[in-house]
Amino acid sequence: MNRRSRANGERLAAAPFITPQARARAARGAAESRRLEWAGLPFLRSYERERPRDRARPRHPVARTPVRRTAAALAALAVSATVLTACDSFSTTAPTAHEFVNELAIPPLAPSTEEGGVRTFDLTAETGTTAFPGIGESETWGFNGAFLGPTLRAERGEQVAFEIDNRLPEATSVHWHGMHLPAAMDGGPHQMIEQGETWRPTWTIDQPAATLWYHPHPHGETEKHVYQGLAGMFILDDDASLAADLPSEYGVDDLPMIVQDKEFDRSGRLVLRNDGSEPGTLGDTIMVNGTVGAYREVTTERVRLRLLNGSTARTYTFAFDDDRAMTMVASDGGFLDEPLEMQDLRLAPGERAEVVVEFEPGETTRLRSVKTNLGGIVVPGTSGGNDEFDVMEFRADPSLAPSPEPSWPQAQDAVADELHEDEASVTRDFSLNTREINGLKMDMNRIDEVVHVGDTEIWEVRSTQPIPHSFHIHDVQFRVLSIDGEAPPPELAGPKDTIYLNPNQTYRLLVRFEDYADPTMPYMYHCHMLLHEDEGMMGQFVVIEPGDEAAVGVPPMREHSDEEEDGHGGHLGH
Ligand SMILES: [Cu+2]
Repeated sequence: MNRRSRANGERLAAAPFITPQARARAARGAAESRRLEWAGLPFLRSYERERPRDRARPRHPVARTPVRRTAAALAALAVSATVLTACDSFSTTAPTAHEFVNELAIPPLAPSTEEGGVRTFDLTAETGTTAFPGIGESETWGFNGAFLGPTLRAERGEQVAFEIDNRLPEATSVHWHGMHLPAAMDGGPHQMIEQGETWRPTWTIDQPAATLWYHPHPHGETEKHVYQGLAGMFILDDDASLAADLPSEYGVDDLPMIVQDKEFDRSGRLVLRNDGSEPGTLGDTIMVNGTVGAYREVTTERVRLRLLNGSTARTYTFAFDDDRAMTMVASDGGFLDEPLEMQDLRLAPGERAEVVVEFEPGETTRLRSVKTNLGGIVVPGTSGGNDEFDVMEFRADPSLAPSPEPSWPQAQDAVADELHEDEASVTRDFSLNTREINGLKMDMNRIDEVVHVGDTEIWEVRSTQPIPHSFHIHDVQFRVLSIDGEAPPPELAGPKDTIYLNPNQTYRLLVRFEDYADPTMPYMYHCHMLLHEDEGMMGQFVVIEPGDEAAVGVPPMREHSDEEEDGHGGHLGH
């Protein structure tokens, strides 16, 4: 069976919608912007925008409140492509410069107990107050603390179990981004944890060593929950990673780096702007592990950085201020085939990379984000594409302990893990535009794709809209076969679960659905720009035993105890 559903593929490319606030920012902006001709309106159309967060409860089939965005809202910033290419430093989203005077926070490793071969972790999603030095104090959310969460760590073959308490003022969920696991344990929008309740997922780690992460995934509310601080790293080990010649002492020469951009009001409170700018909130304050203006002392010749773009919308291009090479060793789902020397590395929200960086005794250098090629989007200056800024500083000690040259053995399971294009039996097409995938917005009550367990498939994914989108598939790590018919660049050739989509290019992804058939519990695929995901750019697939088609369905919706409460759930900063 070779099923194709090339739906609505080439519908007209919608313009970005840009709000009065963003327009005002632009008007305040650099003299550069005056060179723009605020004229040509190539994208005149009205745009119906559904905002789940404005609905009473996003998980229920209630009346929808579309917001009509008219051409007038687009007019002010709609600029011709020719003018834009001539104006490559224009930005309305530039981060503020900070002094690097605060020591980088390292999320603690989460304690766990082991009993009967099961490693159990306790997580509590809670509210708290975080002091951001030089900015102020803000209400924030975190796991086992006020902001972000501890780093979870487990080894391939171990069974992990969690006790997750929700002490937030509203329901949430905890999704294990990048993890291969049963759909019922995935922590997507069907596994909500009500206020005051406990969720106890468990599964056996069965995938290569990798830097994964965890974050909430409540439908329509993911941007807010992640932005307020609910995110943490999940490091997996295996025989290859444990035997590797790589910096591996957590918090010493092996550093988690959760990079995020935030915005604060005058009194220092975290604010999620939600003004409708594309591709979502682009904050002017950069933090790593919650530290603004972070520095880190280096004590070894090489340091491994586990970079996670934990931002809701901003795509970074990481590079060092002196253009030194980074050795990339792993992408989202684990090791590359071999070490890869790079000078810059683009990471979209949700993507990870492990890089090893060399230092000379006594030197100081900064990790930056440089101008980001967003792949021919309209108005990169309002999407963060033109921003260049320092992320954090590294200060090397006068003498550095030796570190080995990066290398790693092949894992025992490497051959079994390998994906084979010639085994692909199904090709599916996914076209992303506005807030839809294949012409449809997310519906919790609709299964979009039915996959047979054991099958290898090719997913052909394409954004047909010149604004930033990406694609994330739950449960699996895929391989990029080609991008517009060309072999992927080496940094995209390793195991991946999230990929930025240059507009109007076709990404052929090779993916295998090895186990965990469950006809009534879907996994998600979606854009990982969290605003887009919240507003419906998501679909659901189930993995079933062949012949089990008649059993396919969605889990029954649960009633919510806070049904009658304020549907906004209390946005921060208001
Ligand atoms: Cu998107």
